[in-house]
Amino acid sequence: MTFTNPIIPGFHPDPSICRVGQDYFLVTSSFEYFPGVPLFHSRDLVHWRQIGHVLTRPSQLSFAHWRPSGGIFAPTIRYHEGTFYMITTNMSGGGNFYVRTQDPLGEWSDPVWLDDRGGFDPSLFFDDDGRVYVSSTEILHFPLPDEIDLAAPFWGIQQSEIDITTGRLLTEPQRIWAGTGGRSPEGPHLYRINGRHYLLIAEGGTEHGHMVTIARSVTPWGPWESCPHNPILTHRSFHSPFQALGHADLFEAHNGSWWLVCLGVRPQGNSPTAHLGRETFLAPVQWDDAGWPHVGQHGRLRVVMESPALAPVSWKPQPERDDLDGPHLAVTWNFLGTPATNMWSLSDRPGALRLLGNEARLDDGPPVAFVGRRQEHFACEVETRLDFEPAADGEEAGLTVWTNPSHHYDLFVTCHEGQRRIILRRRIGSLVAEVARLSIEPGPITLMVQADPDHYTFVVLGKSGEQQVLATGETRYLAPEVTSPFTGVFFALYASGNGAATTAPAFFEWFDYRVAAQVSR
Ligand code: 6LW
Repeated sequence: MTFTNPIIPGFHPDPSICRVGQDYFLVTSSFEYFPGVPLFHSRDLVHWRQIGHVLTRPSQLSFAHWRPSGGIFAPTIRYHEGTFYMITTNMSGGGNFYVRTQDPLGEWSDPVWLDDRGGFDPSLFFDDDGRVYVSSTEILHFPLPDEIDLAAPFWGIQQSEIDITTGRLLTEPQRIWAGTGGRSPEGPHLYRINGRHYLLIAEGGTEHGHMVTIARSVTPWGPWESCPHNPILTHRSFHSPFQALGHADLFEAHNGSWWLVCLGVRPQGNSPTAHLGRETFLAPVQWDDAGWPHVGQHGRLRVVMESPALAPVSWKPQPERDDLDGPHLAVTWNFLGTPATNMWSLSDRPGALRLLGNEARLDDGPPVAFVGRRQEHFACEVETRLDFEPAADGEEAGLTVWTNPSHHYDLFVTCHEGQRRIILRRRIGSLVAEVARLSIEPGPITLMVQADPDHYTFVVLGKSGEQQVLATGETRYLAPEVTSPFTGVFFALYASGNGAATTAPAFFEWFDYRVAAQVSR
């Protein structure tokens, strides 16, 4: 049996994984979105379902300094003696911390903050002798002083022994490995395999120079022997639909086979950009007689690869239509930062999601009334039924194709000189243009966005379902290469008073996400 990468499409970067028996749990970074750290489950490594988030309460995740591509950086998930641990960095307030739980489907604890010296990409390792280690990327204070010797390695990975009950560091952070000379050694994970300690890291930065390297030692502190065929995985200057492969986590499956998960992108178009962002990939690992790992085919991944020889366990596919009628929002929905309580409701009008706009515009970011889900397929359609009667000029509500406050395409209902209208607005950096307007009658309206690898097409459906195309927008201008580096495109429902508090609630009666037939991903 074969599988096709990515195993988790859409913006799901910096994957980390742990196994408990035949159950696999995987987390990814989530940056400025709330809830934070999506949590996935699988029993065959190919079919994954999102079972929730790890950070679901403001006491676990708040954004003192909210900014695009800020917030929650790379997480690590580990299981030890009945307890799951998730450790990560909040770059928008607080730094490194971990939470824990006995039941990943339940609530996770409040944060245990590390009294460390900063750094990011923290990872936990529970050694056989009961000692616990936290390794992370040492923060280098940029801009680097001129006199720095650029030939010397940028110091990279630091490590401390930690008291896992309190988070207290038992040893000062110690530099342990600088990698093989690539830029930005980061994303460390320490393992004990066949009696030796292995340190796996990412180098080259998260763009197309990304690579995975590994070293080993007889102690968790080194000295480190670098793998003779490093990098063990990279697609840098390699012609493939997959690029920027890196930031990996190694693990043994329940049938004894070895694998790693990593991030990667799928650039689209002539001058390629990857608007879906960094996705989660799976790769097979073979160990040679010298005790070194070999990933994929000579450190490269094919699009279609042999599946793990594990009994396939697939999950009920997500329904195309979300009726927004449940007591809770589906796990795929995210807010920008921690949402204000009155911003949304599923009970004001049972069977609809009510958003109440406020002064904030989309260009401002939080607290704009915004709830969105990731785009996970290059060819797909989203559609929503909106019932919104603006009470004043300038009030608006609708559907936005979004990457950050300065890069979004908005299809919305508003009021202008007392006239109810639909407008399509595109914002690309400092450029803002209303590219289409349509006068409309009172009453609910259906808005649709059709996506293909290069364009978004914005459509309004008439009373008998006839489609009126308003305009299109390029996908490339919403891609991380153009916008902010760490995230990807969201389809979101929103409401705004455009500078004034609004009184008119916006009711979204349902939301469809349909994968276009001809493209499975
Ligand atoms: C992550 C770092 C990185 O913390 O980018 O790709 C940062 N690697 O390891 C954000 O994803």
